[in-house]
Amino acid sequence: MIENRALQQWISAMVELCRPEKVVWIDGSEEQKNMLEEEADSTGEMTRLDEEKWPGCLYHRTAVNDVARTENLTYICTSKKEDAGPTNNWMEPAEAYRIAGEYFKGAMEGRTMYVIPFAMGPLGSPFTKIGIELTDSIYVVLNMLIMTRSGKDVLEQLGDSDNFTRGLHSKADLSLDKRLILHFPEDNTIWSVGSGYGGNVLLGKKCLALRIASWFGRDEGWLAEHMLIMGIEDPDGKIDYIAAAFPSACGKTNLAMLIPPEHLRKQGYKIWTVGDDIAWIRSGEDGRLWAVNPETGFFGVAPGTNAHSNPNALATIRRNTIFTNVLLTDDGDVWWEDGEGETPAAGTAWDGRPWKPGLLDEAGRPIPGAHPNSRFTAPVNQCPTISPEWSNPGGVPLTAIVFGGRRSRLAPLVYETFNWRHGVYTGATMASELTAAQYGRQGKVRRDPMAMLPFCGYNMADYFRHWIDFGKNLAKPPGIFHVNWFRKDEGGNYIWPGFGENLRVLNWIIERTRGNASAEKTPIGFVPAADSLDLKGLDITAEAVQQLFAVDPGDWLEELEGHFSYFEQFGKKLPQGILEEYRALSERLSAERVAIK
Ligand code: GTP
Ligand code: SPV
Ligand code: MN
Repeated sequence: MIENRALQQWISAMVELCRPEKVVWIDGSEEQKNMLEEEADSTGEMTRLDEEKWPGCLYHRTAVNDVARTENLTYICTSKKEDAGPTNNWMEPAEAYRIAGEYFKGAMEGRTMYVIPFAMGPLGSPFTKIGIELTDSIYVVLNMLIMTRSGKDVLEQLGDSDNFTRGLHSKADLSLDKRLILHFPEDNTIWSVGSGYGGNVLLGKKCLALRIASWFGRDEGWLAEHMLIMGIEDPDGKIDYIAAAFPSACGKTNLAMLIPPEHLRKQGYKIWTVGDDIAWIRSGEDGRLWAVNPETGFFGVAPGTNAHSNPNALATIRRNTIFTNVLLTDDGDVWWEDGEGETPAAGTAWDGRPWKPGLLDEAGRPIPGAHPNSRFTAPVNQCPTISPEWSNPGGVPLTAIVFGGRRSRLAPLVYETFNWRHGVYTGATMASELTAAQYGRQGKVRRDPMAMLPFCGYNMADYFRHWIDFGKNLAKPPGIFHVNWFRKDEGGNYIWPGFGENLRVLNWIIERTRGNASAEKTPIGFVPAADSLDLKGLDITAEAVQQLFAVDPGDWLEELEGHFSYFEQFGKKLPQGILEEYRALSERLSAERVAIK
């Protein structure tokens, strides 16, 4: 079928290692996809949902020990440990190949090896990277068909080039102690074994489009980021694009698809979704930044998705969608906590056990039917607000970059950083409370620079330096902002209503970049001046607004100690620019505290 020697040699070697019964090439055709769906449905690997309610939709449950990315089993394998840096797990490449090679040995016996040629980014775009994933999972194939451009067009584009990412995946026996997600940026190779879950196995996503791509981005002068991309159209029809980095399960999908509150809708504001998870960013000849969404699908969190929080997501997932680890009913329906429709009287929970409403665990807490990290996989072009520019090979120009996390305390609803380098510092010191998308104690605050802690494929200190340098030559750098939708009051309730109302904050951000919105200077940046954030029609007290924007220098000085101890691990590699920002912030905060006293 193809004349690519590098590709053929590599596949032969992997076949010899994994010993599949047969090899099937994924061509991207509808017929082949239907056949695979049939097969998955007949073997029970997946379940076809009710055709009337959920046309073209399938259901899948992963193993109970395999419901989120496993960051502790994820490695960057570089010749020098220093290149992976202190925030990544590291293994020496030869050792990593040897250990995982044992797990892959014969792992596909009696199974089919699927060859998925895929592209991240529009075919023919300067942004685009090609990968080949070999996998023994139909579930992976069907997800990759939604999430990436895959099939024979990609092979044509690749031609006889050996410039492609070599991805090898096997579920093997799904055991946790033989699970490894390995990245070899020096070889442009990814090996993933022992998992069947999302970000561990859809190798185009976190593995290629973030970890491997960030490595290339450093060498080639661009950025691969864990960011949504969206356009905000104002009543004059002008569209501003922003990219926003929030850690996993902190609101990227929701923000990218938001529905404007009524008064803004009436004024003519519109949202255009470009991407919900990953942005590849380059500087353009016009001195602006241009961003592309390299994916073609959404792999979104199901629980909490409902007609109030995200009607666009609901519309997107009505057909041709794969549901993973939600609740399944006998009549081919799916359901999740805080979703739509009535709670079913009975069903099968994410862990395969019978479920009904009202079940409690030993501690008396409700047992959920859907796993908190259960997901939908849906094609981007089914989203009602999909931007006409979403697959523009040149990308969209960025007005602003937004960082954010889940902070019950401390961080105000929104603030603007003073300049690019202060913005980089603010991204570098981002922190967020853990969610169900990570293993670990939920709610615990951890530093997650630019939401890239689990995804930066090289030394984080070099990443900070790359960011600082990247901004130096920009004639028109975007503004850099920080948001926090998750601040809570003493009673533990969110102060800000969030979701669609977040557009009010985005509008302030855009008006700031246009020089139209007024602000108050604080030590950490500019917060909206009284009355400059549109609060019309919101049921929120003046006291709550004050709480939302409070910047307490004492609390922030304490936070600053956290910055310092975080930075210590990078030793001499920490860029001077970061240290200078740290000192400047420290001085501003101390001066403010003295002034208050
Ligand atoms: P990944 O796909 O893991 O990268 O996550 P994500 O960043 O796309 O997060 P997503 O939009 O799926 O949101 C995750 C959770 O945050 C859901 O439970 C949402 O209901 C909740 N959430 C999103 N936006 C808001 C908001 O503005 N306010 C509040 N309180 N919760 C929100
Ligand atoms: C995330 O955890 O940030 C996700 C889901 O987007 S996964 O693809 O599994 O990484
Ligand atoms: Mn994500």
